[in-house]
Amino acid sequence: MGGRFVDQVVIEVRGGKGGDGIVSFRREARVPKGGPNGGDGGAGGDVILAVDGRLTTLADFRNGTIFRAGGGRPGGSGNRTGARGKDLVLEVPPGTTVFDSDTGEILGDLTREGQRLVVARGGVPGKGNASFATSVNRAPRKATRGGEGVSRKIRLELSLIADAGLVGVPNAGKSTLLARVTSARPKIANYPFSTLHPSLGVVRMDRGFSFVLADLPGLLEGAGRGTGLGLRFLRHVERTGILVYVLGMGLRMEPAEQYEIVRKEVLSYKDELEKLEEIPVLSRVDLATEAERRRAVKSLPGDVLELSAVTGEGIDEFLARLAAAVGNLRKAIR
Ligand SMILES: Nc1nc2c(ncn2[C@@H]2O[C@H](COP(=O)(O)OP(=O)(O)OP(=O)(O)O)[C@@H](O)[C@H]2O)c(=O)[nH]1
Ligand SMILES: [Mg+2]
Repeated sequence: MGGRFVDQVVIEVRGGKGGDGIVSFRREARVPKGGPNGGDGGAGGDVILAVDGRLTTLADFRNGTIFRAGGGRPGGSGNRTGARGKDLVLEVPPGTTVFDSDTGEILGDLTREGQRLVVARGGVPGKGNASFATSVNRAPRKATRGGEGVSRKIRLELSLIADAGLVGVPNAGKSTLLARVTSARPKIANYPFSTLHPSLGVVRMDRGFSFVLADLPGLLEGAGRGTGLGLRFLRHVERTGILVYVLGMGLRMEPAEQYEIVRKEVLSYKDELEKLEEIPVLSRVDLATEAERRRAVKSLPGDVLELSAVTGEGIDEFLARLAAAVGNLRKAIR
């Protein structure tokens, strides 16, 4: 994933051309002048966007690519209708909004697994001469061509919503944790505020389940009131459903104090953030003694997970707990 998230792309979509109708007459031994039997063409195929919940980026699309659905086949003699053109189905991640690139009109919001949107209809089928027979004109020589499919430029925009955000004071180990569980490569350093911009990573669990985790800049007192770097970041937190409180061992501040400060900053930014699910994590436990760990766990509310992003201790348990929380949240939203 490389941490790069293409979140906007413009492509061209073209419905297939309708198949032509044909001119044809019955030829039978004892019928001197057979009636018209030219069949209609087949409709052109549609270009369809379909949501695939396993996708998390639009990175597989290239700007300017033209996507064409299949053309309808021409009609046949004996009143045979031509085959319909093949639809072209393009898979997109949930959270994709589709715009007409020229008018800016929203064509649709693709959010649910399996949801589909036709973005370019195929052309109408041409009519064969059998369709033009009337009581006055029993042998029409007329047939029509299939219509052109719709052709348009569309813009796909993915608002990548992090399922969970990592919050904590500077140096708590948030970026190290993100790097441990995703292929994102955020900056990690032993000084405060090494993270200035959020990075996102995709956690891939088994059986195709994945979710997005955001590493947020460190929070300290005052950040929620716009003084610090955290505020910009809390805007991202707002859209996530779970906050992982990363509380580091071996820092000047005790984990319980870190929790108080960070929680206060989060809530002073927005009260509604109180509704988010909290997962408290005691990080950097390899730097502490057993006794220090026990004391820290006791001083914190809730079911505290202990982990080290450096040794890997507790990481599997952390991911299992986070994945379960994300799964529940997604079910609740649907
Ligand atoms: N021993 C040990 N060191 C860790 C662990 N996790 C992080 N560190 C170290 O702690 C320091 C800070 O780690 P970061 O991941 O950059 O911390 P952060 O929370 O992202 O910090 P900011 O971005 O400044 O808010 C780095 O020197 C890391 O190598 C851990 O589990 N064990
Ligand atoms: Mg960081």
